[in-house]
Amino acid sequence: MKIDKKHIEHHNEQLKAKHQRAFDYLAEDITHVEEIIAKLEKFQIAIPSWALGTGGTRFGRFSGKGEPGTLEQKIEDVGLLHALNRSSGAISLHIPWDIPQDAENIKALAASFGLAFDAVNSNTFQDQPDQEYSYKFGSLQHVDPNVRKQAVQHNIDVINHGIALGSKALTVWLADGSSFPGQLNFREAFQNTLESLKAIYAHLPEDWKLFVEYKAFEPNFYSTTIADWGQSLLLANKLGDKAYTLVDLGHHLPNANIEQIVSLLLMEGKLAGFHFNDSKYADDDLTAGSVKPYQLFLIFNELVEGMDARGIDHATGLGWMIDASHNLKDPLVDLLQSVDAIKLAYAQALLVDREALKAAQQRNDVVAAQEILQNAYRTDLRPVVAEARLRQGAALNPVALFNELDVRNKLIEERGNQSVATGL
Ligand code: PSV
Ligand code: MN
Repeated sequence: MKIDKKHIEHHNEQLKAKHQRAFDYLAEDITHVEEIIAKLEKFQIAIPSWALGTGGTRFGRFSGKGEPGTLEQKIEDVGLLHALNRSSGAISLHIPWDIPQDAENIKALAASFGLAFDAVNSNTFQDQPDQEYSYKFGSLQHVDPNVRKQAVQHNIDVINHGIALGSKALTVWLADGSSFPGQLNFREAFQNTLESLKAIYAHLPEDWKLFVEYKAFEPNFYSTTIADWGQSLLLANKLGDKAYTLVDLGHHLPNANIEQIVSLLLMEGKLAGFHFNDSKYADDDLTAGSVKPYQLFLIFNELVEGMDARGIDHATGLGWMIDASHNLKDPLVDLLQSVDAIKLAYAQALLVDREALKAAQQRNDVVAAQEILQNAYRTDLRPVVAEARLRQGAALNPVALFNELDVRNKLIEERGNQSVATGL
């Protein structure tokens, strides 16, 4: 299914007068509103190929209907999102869930929707039917060199798939760790992981990046070999200039100060990848901004401040991606909501009066600092985000248009009730 431009124009016509009133009212008080809109228009957030089907829990998977059963259909789904919001112009593939059999055709199909390929993701956290050695006790960390070799080779294969598609980064997330005290020698596990990553790094093309993702716990519950940003940074520093840390919002212990982590990683020039989602407890895979929107704003506040301090382009300097896949909402609607929440938090961060904040910090004016941040956060910038969409030819209200066009039922008509997406 493709969304006709005419539908978007018609939808926008109906909402335009109301939108214009709200936008004009707001724009009058924001001196750099045009600058904010220009940045919002450039900001793209990649969609993970595994978020297009209904996510599972440990206890069950309640499959949605009309799910994309093939990689082609997944690309089509991201094309739908991008047509509606013009901010989802890239897809991130997880191998082997989504092996591109014919890279040229897949590339052409993606291009026809205006999509590029973001980071490719390897998977050594599940066994595949035809593989020789099991990852039950880890992959890159494994005590058996044969297992490590197999896992390294898988990552090299993933890089090769990525090269064929025009990706520029490999994301490595490992489930490696231990569930019981005494199971692992921590140092050996770390050294094995480092040696394996070095072998993978050696195959990275010159203009590629390696994103080392960390996660506090799950599926292992006693230790995780790359558990936090310190361990990821340690590896990235040992690997070299092309290796960076990837921050996934759901991968921290409760109450971790993620904004501070982001700030320091940017200071070190070692933050390059970002996975958005939200959570109440841990890696809950909920819609970005649905539980802790103020935290999302505070993270963006540090991102903007830190990127500006190093002259990093907001749109292209970091790999922005959603990594969420829960089991209740229509996945496409959920992704539209996530993209919108991310852009809103970004816009709020662009509104922060940085000079005034700096001055408040210098004179230890705690009250003023809080006022400045909360003034930006409490300004309803939704009309500014909508204005950016309008200028890009996207829908003023993507979720409403998705419903008006009855997209899900049309996908069910095309794909049937039983199609199930590969992924979590
Ligand atoms: C792991 O929880 C993770 O965040 C990694 O990014 C994976 O690649 C992704 O989710 C899908 O399992
Ligand atoms: Mn992730």
